[in-house]
Amino acid sequence: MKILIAEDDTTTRLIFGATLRKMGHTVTAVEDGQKAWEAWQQEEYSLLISDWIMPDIDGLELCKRIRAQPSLQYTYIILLTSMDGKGSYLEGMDAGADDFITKPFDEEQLAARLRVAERIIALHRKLRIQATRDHLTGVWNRAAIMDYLLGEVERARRQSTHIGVIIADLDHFKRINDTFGHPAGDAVLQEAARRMQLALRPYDRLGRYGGEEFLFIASGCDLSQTMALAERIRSFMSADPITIHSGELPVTVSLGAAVGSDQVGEDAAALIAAADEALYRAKKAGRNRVES
Ligand code: GH3
Ligand code: MG
Ligand code: MG
Ligand code: MG
Ligand code: MG
Repeated sequence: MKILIAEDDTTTRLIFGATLRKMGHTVTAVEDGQKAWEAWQQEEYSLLISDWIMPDIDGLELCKRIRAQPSLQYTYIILLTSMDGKGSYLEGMDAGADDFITKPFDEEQLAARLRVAERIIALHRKLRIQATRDHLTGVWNRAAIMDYLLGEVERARRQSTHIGVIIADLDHFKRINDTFGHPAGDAVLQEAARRMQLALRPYDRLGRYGGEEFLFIASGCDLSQTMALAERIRSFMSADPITIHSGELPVTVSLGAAVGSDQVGEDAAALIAAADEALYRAKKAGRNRVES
């Protein structure tokens, strides 16, 4: 696990760090709550082990801040305390801690508590994947890609950059279902999504917007860059026929592109609508093409 330790006592911090590294974990150890808060905002940690009493930002405050921040990955928090008693335990739980370890710690007990943490973290990861991925194709599902779009539109506005949006719709897909059956249609969707992913650059995102419709978010891209991406997707799709059980099937896609910028001041809904209108024009103009 990737673990963050916040502990102002040097000896305890070193012992914890060494023990956890020996167990095979990747450890970042800092000496106060402020540094821990900064580290947590910079990177994703599955587990935070934090001392309770530290100068400035203490363990409780750190818990509260982390829990108040929307983040995709759940950080499991273990509070270190030499205090005991009902009051502090309840206070820690209410602040968002998942577990407690009293100092000086017992190594076997620490290992057991970490196994519990790993179980919860793995479960959370599994649920997160199920909630954000499209089951058939493995790309982001509609809710996740729309969430991402809202965030990116906001970011483009703040940073005065462009954002490109592309809607891609497979051509005459109904015929594939009608001729070869629904399972063959599913296989074509899977292969289509795989090819689309190959056409992306690392900072582009792809989601399944509807049945045979896909949505691409190209952050920072102006119209010509967005059109270039759309054209690459189009050509990746039509380059080779898709193999299904009964043979080779030529599959094409039509794409509509739209770009928003600070100056234009477009919101997510307007961008989608513009891309959708462009897609409609691409279909009308004969399919297997890109319009903006
Ligand atoms: P156009 O070129 O105008 O887009 O024609 P089209 O046939 O692709 O469009 P239409 O909207 O008429 O049909 C889309 C079809 O996609 C209808 C629907 O049954 C099918 N479909 C939607 N989701 C799935 C899926 O998950 N699996 C399969 N196999 N088919 C799906
Ligand atoms: Mg302390
Ligand atoms: Mg469609
Ligand atoms: Mg279609
Ligand atoms: Mg249609």
